[in-house]
Amino acid sequence: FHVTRVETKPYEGQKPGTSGLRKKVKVFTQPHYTENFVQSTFNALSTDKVRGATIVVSGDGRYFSKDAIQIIIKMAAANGVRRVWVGQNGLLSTPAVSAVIRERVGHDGSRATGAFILTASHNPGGPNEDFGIKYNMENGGPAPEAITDKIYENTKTIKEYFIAEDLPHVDISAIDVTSFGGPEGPFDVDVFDSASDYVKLMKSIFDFQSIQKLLSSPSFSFCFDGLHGVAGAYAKRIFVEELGAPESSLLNCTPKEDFGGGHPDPNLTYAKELVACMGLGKSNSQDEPPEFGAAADGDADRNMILGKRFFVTPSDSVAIIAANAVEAIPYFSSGLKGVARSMPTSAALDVVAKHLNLKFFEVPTGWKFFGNLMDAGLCSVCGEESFGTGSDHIREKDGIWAVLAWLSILAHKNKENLDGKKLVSVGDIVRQHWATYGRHYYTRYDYENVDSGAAKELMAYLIKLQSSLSEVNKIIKGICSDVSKVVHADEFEYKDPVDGSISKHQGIRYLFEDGSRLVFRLSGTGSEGATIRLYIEQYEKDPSKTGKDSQEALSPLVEVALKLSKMEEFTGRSAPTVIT
Ligand code: VG1
Ligand code: CO
Repeated sequence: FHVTRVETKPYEGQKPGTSGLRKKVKVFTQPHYTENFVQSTFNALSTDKVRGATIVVSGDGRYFSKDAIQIIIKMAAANGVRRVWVGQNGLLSTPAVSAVIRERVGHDGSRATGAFILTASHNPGGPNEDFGIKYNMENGGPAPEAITDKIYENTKTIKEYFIAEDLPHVDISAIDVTSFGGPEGPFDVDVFDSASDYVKLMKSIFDFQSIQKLLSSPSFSFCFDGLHGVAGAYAKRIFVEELGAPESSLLNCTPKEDFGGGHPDPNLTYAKELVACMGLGKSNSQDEPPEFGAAADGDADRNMILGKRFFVTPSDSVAIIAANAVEAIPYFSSGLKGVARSMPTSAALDVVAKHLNLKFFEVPTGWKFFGNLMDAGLCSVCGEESFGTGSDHIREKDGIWAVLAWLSILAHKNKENLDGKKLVSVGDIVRQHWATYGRHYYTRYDYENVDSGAAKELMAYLIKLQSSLSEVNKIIKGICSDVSKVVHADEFEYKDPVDGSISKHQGIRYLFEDGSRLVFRLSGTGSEGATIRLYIEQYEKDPSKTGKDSQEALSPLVEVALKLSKMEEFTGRSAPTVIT
């Protein structure tokens, strides 16, 4: 093949957000748009991570992935990359990409130094929906801000990109290595099985035998919803082939380019089928729901955990995993190095860390901040309120891992019960946890696609308000006398304890005397307008008061949040788009 230099001009707005660049497909398919971003990424990396290097390209299989893969292969060849690794059919979950970077050794002994992950995660897919590109580094984690800032700077000045236009279309549907000759020597495209490296890693972490016993017990039943995302490919291999769950326990586990027209977001709003199957929501099905249910998002890094008629909040989930990991999961048997959560995630994990005397970290939203802690050996288990849970086995959150972690805890707690005794249920485990550690009532209100100007004004207003706490407390008193008072308010700022880098403007916090919190943030993953996220949390230590409905328990605080922020006045919205 030959290298062609193509002249181009910058596009505005190619700034990677919380997790890569996410835009409508129609934006990505503009002439040179995708190429500009890919070249800007190559130019942001050190030469040794490009020339002669091995990089991974794959994703959740959403619409435009197959075209983007061919473009990136051609540009990689032209930029002097030695090998491109592609999951069969271009499919690799985000956690599997992380595992492949860290674990896979090529047939010639090569190892990958980075990856283009093609996904917009939980955002819908299809010709009129979202596409995304994210770059991950040698440790398997998302590029840190220093790199994403550089990528963005490059997109603003780009004049040219390089592409091997005459490189033939590579068949990515069959497992095979194809070699090409270029001006600098050979270039290989290695198409490999999407699941095997990941499955091997999971088997080294969990006790598959004990999970298999649980799944095959007649008293246990299980249901997993892949929401038509890439998780299905892994669910089949792991839950059915390895662990013996019946095929019928899988819902929507064939990956589709448009996720069946749905929103591949594992929460109570979008995972409708699973929610109904688990006896939650408005369904009045007569069938007895399964003991355990779970779902993952489009790229399979998020998870939702459900019990029979029971919802586990993600903030509780990570706390419960941390509290039980050492006993229930072989990978952690020698202890946890530390735990971490994102700032808006509830303090349930903090309480566990305190009880177990574990190192604890609070980082900004987005997985990239956990990676440094893990690389430095400071953190084993971490999570976010946004249905993200994971550990230092890779450098991404991991939906299937979270499901296996819960199955391990259930298997451990029910070791003696599998021959017909009453099972300890998901609900029992959570209630027991609240009894020991107290409960953090928690909810999140999302206002999607709000006018960007209005969203900024609301945030600016809240920051200004923070300058006088007495004024804030006066307003709150006028709204509701039932809530405690604000004792501290700020804009969250994080100093990375490993590299000392500082991340500013990471969300506005109002901290109350009784441990309650209100957090306001603007989303960094949307593709249109602005999304305001409002996080509401209240701590209850008294075991006699931990059984309330959470929306009910939080309603005074919600009222305060909405009125204090003048939400309706600024946004014109009388209700959020989604409540989780
Ligand atoms: C959201 C979540 C954040 C998560 C990010 C990526 O970001 O709040 O916790 O890490 O999505 O998740 P934001 O900036 O929109 O609030 V995924 O599964 O979409 O890659
Ligand atoms: Co995701």
